[in-house]
Amino acid sequence: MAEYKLYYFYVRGKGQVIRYVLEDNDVSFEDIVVPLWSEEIKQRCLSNQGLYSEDFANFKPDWQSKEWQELKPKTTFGQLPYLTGPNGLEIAECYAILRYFGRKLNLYGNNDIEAAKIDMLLERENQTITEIFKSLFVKQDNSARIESTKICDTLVIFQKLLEKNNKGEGYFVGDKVSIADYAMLDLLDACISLSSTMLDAYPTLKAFYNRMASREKIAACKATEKYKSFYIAGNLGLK
Ligand SMILES: N[C@@H](CCC(=O)N[C@@H](CS)C(=O)NCC(=O)O)C(=O)O
Repeated sequence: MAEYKLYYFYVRGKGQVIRYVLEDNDVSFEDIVVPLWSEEIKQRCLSNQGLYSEDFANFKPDWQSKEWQELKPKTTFGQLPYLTGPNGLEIAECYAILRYFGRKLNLYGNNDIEAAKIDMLLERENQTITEIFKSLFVKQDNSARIESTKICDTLVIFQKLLEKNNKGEGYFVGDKVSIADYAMLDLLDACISLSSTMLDAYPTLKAFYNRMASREKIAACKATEKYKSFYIAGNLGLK
């Protein structure tokens, strides 16, 4: 029986970074993919119509799947991701789960300074990917999303920070992979969803992305039909 259960929806959203960490570090876990929407709403999301901020004014609980309506009140904050584990462990909030595994799996740097740098990157990465998610709820094309989130300015800074460590040839912090690297991989996945050529302007970041994405277990995860079926977020059909 798996040691942990990770509950998240059929999207990458705020769950994929945790899936990456667990897959890449051989953690025994059950990846419980919870349907978010009723079939009708799901089809609407995946069609060109999408589901945008203004649509939520008419939100009805039965838009959500029966499974999610049942599970929601049992989770800590009524949202996913949500993790359960040994000795009654229950953790909600993506970055709390990420940091838990960071400490447990030695993915949190070699000392306090490295840990602080990892925290710094996680904070800004979270802010950035959250802006991207918010932009998906606005009816606009992807170039307007790239413009409005100022993602390109942030990528310039992330690339400079990467280049300051080991000439950008390794990881973001120190000499071994950390939770910041998995978070960056997930962010860069989101950037590529907005524009397949987006990383071309940032060669060091692009090389980092390719190194992370081609780690054996990450590549295997990305090659599964399950992963390939995931959208960037639950409100529209954008992979
Ligand atoms: N601050 C939370 C946000 C979690 C969150 O927004 N979860 C969304 C999916 S990404 C959710 O559960 N939506 C369904 C709902 O609220 O009923 C985190 O970072 O984990």
